[in-house]
Amino acid sequence: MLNRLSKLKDLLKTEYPLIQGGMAWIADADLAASVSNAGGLGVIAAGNAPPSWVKEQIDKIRTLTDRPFGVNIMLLSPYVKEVAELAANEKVPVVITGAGNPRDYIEMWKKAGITVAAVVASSGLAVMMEKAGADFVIAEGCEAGGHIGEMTTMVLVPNVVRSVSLPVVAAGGIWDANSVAAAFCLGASGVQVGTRFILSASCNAHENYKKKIIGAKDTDVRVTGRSTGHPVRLLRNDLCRRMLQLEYKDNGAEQIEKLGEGSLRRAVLEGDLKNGSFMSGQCACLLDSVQTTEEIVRDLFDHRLFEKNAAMLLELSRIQGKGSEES
Ligand code: TUI
Repeated sequence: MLNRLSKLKDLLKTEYPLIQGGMAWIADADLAASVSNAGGLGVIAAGNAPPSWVKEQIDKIRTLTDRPFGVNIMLLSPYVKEVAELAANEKVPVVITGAGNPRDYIEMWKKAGITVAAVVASSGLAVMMEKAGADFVIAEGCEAGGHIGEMTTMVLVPNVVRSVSLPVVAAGGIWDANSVAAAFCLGASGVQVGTRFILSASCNAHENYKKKIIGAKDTDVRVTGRSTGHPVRLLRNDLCRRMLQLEYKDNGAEQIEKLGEGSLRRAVLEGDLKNGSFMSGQCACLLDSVQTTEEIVRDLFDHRLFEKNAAMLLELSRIQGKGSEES
């Protein structure tokens, strides 16, 4: 267990085995620097942004922290090649990819001395990533927000852990010290946390985005785009309702894609409650306040909750021990 944890911390060179999710439009240099300064790995999300914006954010984070940081490269971006090359030229400490297979870029990043991780939603892609030379994988279950796969964190993480020898970071549904402990019980070497960091005081997302997460009930979380092959988890609103009405209708896919264009930007920058996409993980229903990044990180690794869980596991193992003594 200890070995598993320190392996990832050695790769990341962070205090905690913690990565901040690379949320498009949301994860800028301010949020990422606050997470790195709090002892996790802060991550700038390239999303669909042009390389000039990504370069600005890399320059900015280097003025805000001396600690390691990452850049998340969304492989569906129209600028993917340029952003991938920028990351290599800038020799950013860590590159994390999402929403596709990064096989064409891994060698370039490794040559630049970069630590490389891929977000995977299946064990098959995890095995491919190990063969392609990734340093670790992030197994993201469908409790996560934004673009998701089919598998839950509970099943995906152990399945990826048994399929590769690389360290596996768990993502999707992780928001407090109990879920962090659960991820480690499943065999993870670290955790990635997204939605909770939207509620950081250092996150520049619009006030309405934060309020929407704070006000969300469990029944307010939806998935659109299942019929188009681009499932996206977000919070219920008028745009979401219109998108869901179009699923499985003739030409629905095209119309859903069209409604989706620019909708994340409208939510994050303008706080457009009607026409914005408020992408969020299922854990929104468990979150209720804005906190500093330091408070969030402290809460995620709250040793009192770890001790409670350790005591509970010990009790469980004693029951089992008794059983075998008696039999
Ligand atoms: O990438 C994410 N989450 C995202 S990206 C994003 S921006 C966006 N906006 C609108 C539509 C689409 C994207 C918002 N949220 N998470 C990482 C992730 N990667 N989840 C699932 C996957 C994934 C899926 C399939 C990774 C690889 C994959 O492989 C397909 C292949 O080509 O083998």
